[in-house]
Amino acid sequence: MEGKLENITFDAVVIGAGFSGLYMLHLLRKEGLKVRVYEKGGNVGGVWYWNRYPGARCDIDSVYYCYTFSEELYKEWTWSSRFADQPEILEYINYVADKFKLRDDIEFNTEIVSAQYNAEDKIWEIVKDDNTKVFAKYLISGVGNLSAINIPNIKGLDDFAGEWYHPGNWPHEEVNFKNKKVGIIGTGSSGIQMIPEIAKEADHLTVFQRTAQYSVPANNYKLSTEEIIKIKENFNELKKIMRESRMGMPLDIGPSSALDESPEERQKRFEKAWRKGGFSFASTYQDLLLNEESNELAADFVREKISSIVKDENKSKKLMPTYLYGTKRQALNTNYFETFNRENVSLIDVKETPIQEITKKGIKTTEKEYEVDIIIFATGYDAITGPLKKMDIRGKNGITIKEHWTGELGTRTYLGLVLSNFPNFFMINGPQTPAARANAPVLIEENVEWISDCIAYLEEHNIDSIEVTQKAEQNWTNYCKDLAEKSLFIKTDSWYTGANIEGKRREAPIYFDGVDKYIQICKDVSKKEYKEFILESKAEKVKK
Ligand code: NA7
Repeated sequence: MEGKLENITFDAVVIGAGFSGLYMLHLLRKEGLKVRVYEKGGNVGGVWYWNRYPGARCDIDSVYYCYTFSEELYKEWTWSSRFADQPEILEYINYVADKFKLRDDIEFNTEIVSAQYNAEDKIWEIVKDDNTKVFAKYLISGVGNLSAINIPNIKGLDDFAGEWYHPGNWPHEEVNFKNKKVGIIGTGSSGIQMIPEIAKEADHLTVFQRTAQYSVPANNYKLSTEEIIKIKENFNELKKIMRESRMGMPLDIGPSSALDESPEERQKRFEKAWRKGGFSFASTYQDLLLNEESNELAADFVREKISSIVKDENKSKKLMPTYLYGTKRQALNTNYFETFNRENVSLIDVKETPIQEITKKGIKTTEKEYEVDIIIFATGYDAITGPLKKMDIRGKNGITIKEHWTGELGTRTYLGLVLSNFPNFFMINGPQTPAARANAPVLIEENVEWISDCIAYLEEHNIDSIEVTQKAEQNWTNYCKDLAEKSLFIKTDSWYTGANIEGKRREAPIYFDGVDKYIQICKDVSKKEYKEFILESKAEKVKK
């Protein structure tokens, strides 16, 4: 491996300074390890550093979408609203970094371009983008699920005379939409959040939609002092409930099947959840993602809501989703469907009239050319596996993660935390965890604590390397696949199934059985002292 020697050896190198990397740094430092975090961005925050687009907001209640490892931190910080917006979340992450003096061990504006495990010396050799090399016993990825942006390969983008952006790489300077004609391609969560905001400012907004979405109202509101006091007082109970729940946050879960209630009862339940907002609607019945008949009942309810909101019949028809409800991540919205009642907003169905090319002046479909000053590609991410596959991380025998995941089994991990052939390499919120389907910070904390406990065990027992067996990895992968096959998710093209990226293998590398069960399984593995792993010291094999 090329690279100028910086000649620094760390105990651990962590990639990424988002929620994952920051907590990992904090815990390993507490264990007395010499740690360095490398972060491509200019500051802490991860996805919340990059996603600065108008309307960017979390879809999980802010009182759950935060760290719970420190009661003091939890009680010091007060969220202003039910769903915090991007600036507030970024402010929170900066506050955490300052409180725990994390910046001292983070190198910003630095990308890790490659890493190679040296099996003889049992050390990772890591190359940064300035071509210097550092060493570390442990390499830990905190790169997240949604950091590899997807810009579709549409002919002519280089010729476009205007500005263009992707939400995941939004500029720090304000983008001015006043008196501008704007085209947005994509109506996932990002598009749904920004469309109402940009429509208010732009002269005209043209939305290029490929798939109509089931979006439910966020019902965001300012948190009252009483609510905040109550939540803070119940910190310990809340922390426990989050870890004992399916989604990593408290939710009122409805009866087992939508088919067991009468149409009137169902309507009442759906209506109540719709008004409550957030993930309440998705939790009305337990079989919405298991039984197509139940699913259709929820889908019908949302379609009726859309048709009651959108006045223009043609637009309303185009906005009717037809895929299985909830099998793409359900986007929360604030006035999304209402925005299509504005005169300055038009809607193009690109399945009816596909985009042919980007021209100098705008976007050309099979029907006509739409002149725009700004194009926004709200076209999503090469999600879950994308960020790791893009990196040149090589385990034993020089094999890359991408190659490791290319075989018959596809993406394979053990607990989403480790890979066979990649000793001393750990992933936080990796593939085959419930992260993509749940409240991420809870899983981040659990993964980070698992890794930190594992490293403490290795250090205590003078073990130089840990590697999961291929058998354990295969069993976990098969288990995750079986769970995915039983759910309806697998039937829909989405970033969950990889079908949003041309040429990507179709699979759902997610653990679908809930946060509570996943946490328990991980805890059992550490309790049993890493039975599924090969532990070695430089001199001898310790255990098989
Ligand atoms: P998503 O949810 O993947 O949405 C991307 C959108 O872009 C979706 O509507 C896609 O249509 C559309 N898309 C993608 N490629 C194209 C092309 N080539 N032409 C037209 N339309 C296209 O990404 P988001 O950023 O909105 O959200 C990602 C997650 O971030 C979200 O789930 C939250 O967890 C946070 P499609 O539906 O594939 O037909």
